Amino acid sequence: MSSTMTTSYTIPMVYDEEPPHSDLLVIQGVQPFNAEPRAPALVEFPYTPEELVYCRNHGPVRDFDDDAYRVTVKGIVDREVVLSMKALREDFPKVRVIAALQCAGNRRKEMGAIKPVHGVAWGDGVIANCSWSGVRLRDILNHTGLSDNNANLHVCFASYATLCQDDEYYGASVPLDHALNQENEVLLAYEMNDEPLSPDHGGPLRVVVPGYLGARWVKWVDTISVSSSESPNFYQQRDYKVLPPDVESKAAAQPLWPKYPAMTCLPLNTVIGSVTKLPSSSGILVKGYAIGGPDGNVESVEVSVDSGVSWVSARITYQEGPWSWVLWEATVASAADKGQVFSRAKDVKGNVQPKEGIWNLRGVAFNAWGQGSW
Ligand SMILES: Nc1nc2c(c(=O)[nH]1)N[C@H]1C(S)=C(S)[C@@H](COP(=O)(O)O)O[C@H]1N2
Ligand SMILES: [Mo]
Repeated sequence: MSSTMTTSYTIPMVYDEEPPHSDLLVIQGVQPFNAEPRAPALVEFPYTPEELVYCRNHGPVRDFDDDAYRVTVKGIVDREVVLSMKALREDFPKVRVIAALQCAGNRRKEMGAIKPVHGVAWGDGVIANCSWSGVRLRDILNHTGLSDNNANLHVCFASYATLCQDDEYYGASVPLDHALNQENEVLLAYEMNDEPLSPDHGGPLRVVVPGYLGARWVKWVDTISVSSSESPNFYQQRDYKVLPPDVESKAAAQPLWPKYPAMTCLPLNTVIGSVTKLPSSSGILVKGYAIGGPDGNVESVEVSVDSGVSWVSARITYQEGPWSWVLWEATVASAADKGQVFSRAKDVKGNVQPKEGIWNLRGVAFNAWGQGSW
C-alpha cells in the first residue's frame, strides 16, 4: 500500500512569546502589537529614543537567538550564500546612517475623518528618526556576485519568522538599481541608535531603505533574493499602494491592485506636535516635525494662525543628512485666547506641501497641512 506523505511544518502565529513592549506607547492593537508615541513627546528628541519608536506589525513579534540567526542570499546571483550575524559584523564594513522610519499610514486618522478608510487608525506618531548601523546591501550583493545585466531586476526581502495577517510570511522588494546606487545606502541593519536592534524593531537583522516607507524595511529578514519580478508578497502586491479616490470598497480595489505601482517614497509632510501659550497673551510656541518627499529633504517650514492667509517662518532646530526628519519650532504673536495653527513645508526643489491630502481607501500618504490648536 502506498501512502502519500505531506510534509507540514508550522510557522508560529503565537503572541504569548513576545518580549515586553515599551509602555510609553499608545496601543492601537494588541495582536498584532501596534503602538505609537504621542506627538508632543516625539518632537522633543532629535533621535527618537527606543521607548518612543512606534511598533508596527502584521503578525507576532519574534525574539531570535543572535548566534543561531542566518540570512540566505540567493536568486540571480553567482553563488548562494548563508551568513551568520558574526559574519555580517566581522566580514563587512559597518555603516551608520541617520534616517527617518515612517509608516505609510501616518496621519491615517485625519484622512479617515474626511471619509472612512481601511487600516489601523494611526495618529501622527508612526515615525521615528534613528541611527541605523549595519552592512550595505550592495556589499553583500557584490559578495554573492551579480551578472552585468541588472536591468529590471528586484531585490526581494522575506521574513519567514511568523505568519502574517494576509500572507504566510512578510515580504517586500526594492528595484536592484536602487539597492546598488551608492547614494541610497540600503542597509541590513543590526543596530538602532547604537544599540543592538531589539526584537520589536526586527532584531537581530532588518532592512533599512532610507527615504522609502516603513513597509519595505523588512524586520527579522532571513531571505534575500535577486529576482526578475517584485516580491510576490501581499504587502508588496496588494497593499501599500495609492488607489484613486473613487475606489471606495475592497471589492472595487481588488482588480486594481496589480495596475498600480508599489509605494516607495512618502510625501513631503509636516506635523504639529505641540502648541504652548506663551506668558501674558504674547503668543504661542509651536513645535513639530517635517519630512522630505520624493524630491529631497525639507528646505523650510512655515506656520499660519489665519488659515493660510499669512505665514511665519519656523526655525529648523534639527536636520542631519539627506534622510533625517526635521524638527522645527515657531513663535507666533497672537493675542487670541484660543485658535488654530497650520504648518507646511517646502522641499529643496521648491515643492510646497498641499493644503489638502488626497483621500484613498487604505489611508496612506496623507500630507495635508499640519494642524494644531490652543
Ligand atoms: N517582518 C515584518 N517586517 C515589517 C513589518 C511586519 O509586520 N513584519 N511591518 C512593516 C511596516 S508596515 C512598518 S511601518 C515597519 C515598522 O517598523 P517598526 O515596528 O520597527 O517601527 O516595519 C515593516 N517591516
Ligand atoms: Mo507601515
